[in-house]
Amino acid sequence: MVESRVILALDLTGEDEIMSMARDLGKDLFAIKVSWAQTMIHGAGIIRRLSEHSKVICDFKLADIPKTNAQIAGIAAEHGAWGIITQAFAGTDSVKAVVEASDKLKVFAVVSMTHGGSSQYIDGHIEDMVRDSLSAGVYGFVAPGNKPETLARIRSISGPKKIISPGIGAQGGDPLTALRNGADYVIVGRAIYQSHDPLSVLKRMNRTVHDAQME
Ligand code: NUP
Repeated sequence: MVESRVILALDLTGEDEIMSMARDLGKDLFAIKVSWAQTMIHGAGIIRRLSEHSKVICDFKLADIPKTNAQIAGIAAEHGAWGIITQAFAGTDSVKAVVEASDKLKVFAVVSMTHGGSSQYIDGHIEDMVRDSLSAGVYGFVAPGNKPETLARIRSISGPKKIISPGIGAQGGDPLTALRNGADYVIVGRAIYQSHDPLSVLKRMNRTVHDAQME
């Protein structure tokens, strides 16, 4: 089976709906992304339970001092997370602390975001944040899948690092455009979990991406 390029943003809150979505979709996904909401409600144990169905990326957007960032990243790793998302804007030392917290964790740094507010402060520093995150040793970047030009710019300065891109579906982006502009994986939430038939939507997306790669 060809590896999926889709990461499910599992932004639901009820344990049963979270776990049944993971059970039904897990093997057709690249990974599942959880945020603070799921871990606040269900505890860090939800990471381990989800990891039985898929790799799990913790979207914690860490932006604290190095010690606190490292503490949170360590807890995520202990509970079986495959990856973690950190903000780049808190500085190289804060990003480095996440990278050094565990050699088991793939660290993705946010260098631009999908919403309008990203242009207020963050987008003015994309190049610096990419360069400094690279020097901190990140595995990859989070870059907006609904802003192809920004994404392509980030791709051009990221070398071979993996890029994961949200903003697909509900926020206007589409998977093929994101992949063609440099994303390695697309992050999709509402367009899948709010649909009437999440598994069919996911499988269709996997097929579309696969067929496009074959072109
Ligand atoms: O810039 C970002 N935009 C964004 O939407 C960075 C993110 N991590 N996300 C997350 O991606 C957001 O928190 C949500 O979990 C997911 C997008 O969900 P949806 O718009 O596909 O429902």
